[in-house]
Amino acid sequence: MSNSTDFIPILPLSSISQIYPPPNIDAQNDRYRTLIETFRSFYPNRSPKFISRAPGRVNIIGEHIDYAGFGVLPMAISRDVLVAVDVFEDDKDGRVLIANVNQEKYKSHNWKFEGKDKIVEIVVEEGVCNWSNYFKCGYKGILQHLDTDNPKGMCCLVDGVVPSGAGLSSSSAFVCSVALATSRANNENLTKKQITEISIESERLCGMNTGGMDQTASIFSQNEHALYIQFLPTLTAMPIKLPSINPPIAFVIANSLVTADKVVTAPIHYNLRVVETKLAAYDLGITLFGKECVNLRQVCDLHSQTNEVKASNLEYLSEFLEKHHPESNKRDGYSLDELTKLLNLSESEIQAMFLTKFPVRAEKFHLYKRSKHVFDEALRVLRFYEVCLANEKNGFCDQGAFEGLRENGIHDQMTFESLGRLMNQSHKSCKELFDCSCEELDKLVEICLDGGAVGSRLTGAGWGGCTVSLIREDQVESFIQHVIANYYKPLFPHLTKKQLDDAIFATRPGCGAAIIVCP
Ligand code: NG1
Ligand code: MG
Repeated sequence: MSNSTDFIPILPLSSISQIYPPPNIDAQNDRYRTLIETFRSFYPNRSPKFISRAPGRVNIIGEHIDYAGFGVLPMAISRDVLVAVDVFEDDKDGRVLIANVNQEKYKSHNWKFEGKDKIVEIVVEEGVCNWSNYFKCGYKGILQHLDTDNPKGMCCLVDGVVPSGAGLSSSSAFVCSVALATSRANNENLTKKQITEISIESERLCGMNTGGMDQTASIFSQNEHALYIQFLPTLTAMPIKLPSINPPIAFVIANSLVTADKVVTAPIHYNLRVVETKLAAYDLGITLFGKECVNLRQVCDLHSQTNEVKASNLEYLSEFLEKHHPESNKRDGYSLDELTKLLNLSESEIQAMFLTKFPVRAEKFHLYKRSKHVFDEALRVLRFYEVCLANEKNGFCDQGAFEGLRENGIHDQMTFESLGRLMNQSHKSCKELFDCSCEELDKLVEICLDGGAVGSRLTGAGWGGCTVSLIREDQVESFIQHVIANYYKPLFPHLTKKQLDDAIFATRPGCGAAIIVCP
């Protein structure tokens, strides 16, 4: 397990091969060199002292349960956000200059430190979350933590290659990379855990009431390992090997190319889901234990009387929901008026407790469907983790602890299928209970399964963005060709080769955040 005192690795530029898996390294060397050269032409007479990097992630399983307090299982991808930084050593104003290598899309900005109480203003008008806001989130989070009166000024050049709006967490990769850059510029060596917690908290300044999966994955991931993240009773990140079976496991990410602008739709999608799970937790807490619970995890802990999540408790709670909610409310949800009766709270109490922190718009609140998804999905994460753990420990999943099975490949087949089944169930639940899929994602998942995926599901918040599919490694090429022929060619006939390579690609569990010191 990662230690809470672990620090972010600091590497010389000559060692970036430790970060990027082999076939990529030449391209990465070129990318870093170009970034440094561009920096020098952007900021004459200056050169970056260091580059911070933080990767995006793909969530293998455990969707929309991080903010309910349950464990999730993502892995970092090699696509990341780089922030090249030079520090103004004697600048009294704490000036910050930010620019992006993609200047057409992301305009340069600058500001001055506005004092300890304000630091910098972040204005997120409904519908608009400028890229500079994400920068300000990471920056502000660190300065608040440092509680300083005279932060270092800095000039920065950003190069991000995590596709945005794709559920691969470009936003968190950016916030984490900036948080790291800001702490390094101010000579602070914060632990991984501190950087993660600061990034989680500060990304919420952009208007989404997010969980902590993405930032944790970005900071703690290790090469060739998925990450089993638990948020309670305290944040822990456990690197776990995916089963090494024959033929090896591969994951392919395929972008539906439906962009999900989650900040814009947050009041009717993401933030509403957070509220629905919180309303469900409040209801269950009072009903079962006479206690006000803040999330579904707390309900589970009260039921198990421990702070460990066990399958039997999740199964009990999932089953309890069946008889607890009337059929009509299971199907149609609860109106605000119906909620007042269910929760025994007035409308204004419900408003104050659940609907003011982040804007939310809804006619109906689906307590049954959302909480059912959360308990079942939390159980699937446990199952997935158990299969990986059993394989890591003794090379066998529990059903296959039998030499003969391994010799004739039955064990490997079973492992594959049990992981795939969990991913498929996860997608079905996201689609039918959590309502966070969309037509294109469902179609893409279907095509992926037809093309040989053993499991396929939406990844990230949904409502667009990417799918992740579990494939036998020897089938990756034919799989990709199948998806191109059946999804991309008919729906997006004009994509270039480069756009296709960006839309669908195999990925390996990548390395977490790092600081690269420039010569
Ligand atoms: P994406 O879709 O990558 O933005 C979001 C949340 C996660 C998690 C997932 C759903 C942010 C920063 N991240 O991810 O915390 O709740 O949705 O599982 O908003
Ligand atoms: Mg995001």
